[in-house]
Amino acid sequence: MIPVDPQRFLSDLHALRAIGAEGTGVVRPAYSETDIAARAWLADRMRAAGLAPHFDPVGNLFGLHPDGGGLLLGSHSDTQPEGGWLDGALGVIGALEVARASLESGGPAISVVSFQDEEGRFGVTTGSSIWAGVRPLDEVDVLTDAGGTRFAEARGRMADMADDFLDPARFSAFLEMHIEQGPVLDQAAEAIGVVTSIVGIRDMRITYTGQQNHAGTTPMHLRRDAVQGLAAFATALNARLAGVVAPETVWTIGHVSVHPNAASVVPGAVTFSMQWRDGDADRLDRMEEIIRETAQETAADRGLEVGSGPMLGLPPVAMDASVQEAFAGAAEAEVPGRWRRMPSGALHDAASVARLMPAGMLFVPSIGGISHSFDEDTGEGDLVTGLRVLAGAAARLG
Ligand code: HGY
Ligand code: MN
Ligand code: MN
Repeated sequence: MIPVDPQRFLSDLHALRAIGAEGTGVVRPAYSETDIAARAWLADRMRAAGLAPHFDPVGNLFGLHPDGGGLLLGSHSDTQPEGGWLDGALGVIGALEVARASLESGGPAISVVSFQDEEGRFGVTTGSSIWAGVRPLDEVDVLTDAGGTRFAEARGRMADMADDFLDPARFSAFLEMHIEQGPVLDQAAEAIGVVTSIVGIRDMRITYTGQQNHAGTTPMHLRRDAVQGLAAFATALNARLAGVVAPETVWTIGHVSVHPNAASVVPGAVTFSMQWRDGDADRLDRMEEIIRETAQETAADRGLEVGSGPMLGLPPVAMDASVQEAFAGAAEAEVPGRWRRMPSGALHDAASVARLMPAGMLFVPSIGGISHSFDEDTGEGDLVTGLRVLAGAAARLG
């Protein structure tokens, strides 16, 4: 039994919320001023808890138990451009409280981590996927974010804090507490989700290039309009994917940049993100074929050129059975009958870390299922229940 302190946990959670606060949400994109300030604050809290702070070359922040390893608990403290206050932060502060309480009470050795750029300013779960060897650092260093900033330059903003990569072998397992970010637990009035698997994800940028022209004098039949191409692509894609997708399959065009993005100019170019997710690797492959074919055909029909950037992704991954059982035992003890096993439609650092060590996750409910929005929230009672289940699972595994 690890004697966690709910008030101390909640007070740290709100202190982190204040760094980059915007209304009810937070703005802490990876390597931004607020992200780096939050990591510096976390390092201080780790030190105060008796955990040795350690930044690696890409900004992943570890808080090491005096033994140097043990169980690894954590998540991420960077956010989406308009982030909820709990996405990632909950798992980091929950980990800090469990590790601190365990150290104070002579419990199992527990270290803490806040991974960097889980939210993918530079691709999918950047910091943990580099640490896990999914993506070589020199390949990521040349990638740019939507604004054209290179990863090497962004991570260089933390160079003065950076130390070496840590050997994953020093840790025995990885446990991540996270908000569900979906409606299932909230609608079922259940308190805990024990995650069975995490969907696979693929993400690429596609560019259509047509002809920039005058919006008043260019007849419709003479136009090579890149935005019209995007619209036709999206419509054709929805029709073609219908034959291969399952009810839980998702695909999203979330970021669009139009050139020159002016009301009286026929758009000459458009670059957009194309992301898709599913629990089945073969279906992800089939969707990729359809996406590439449809992009080509739509371009040809409209006299557009089409280009695409590197495709980034992670395969679907099962959570470790023994970690799942530790969460299930702790959930049944804490909230008997008010928990379930469920897949994750959101991506998490646990998907990367599962390649290095046994990994598992627990969810707490999201009110209204809302996330990646300033409106994201969870009831305080559910936050504390999550903390107690995380502590219970760590005690079982430790
Ligand atoms: O997009 C995701 O699934 C994660 O929240 N970054
Ligand atoms: Mn997250
Ligand atoms: Mn997120």
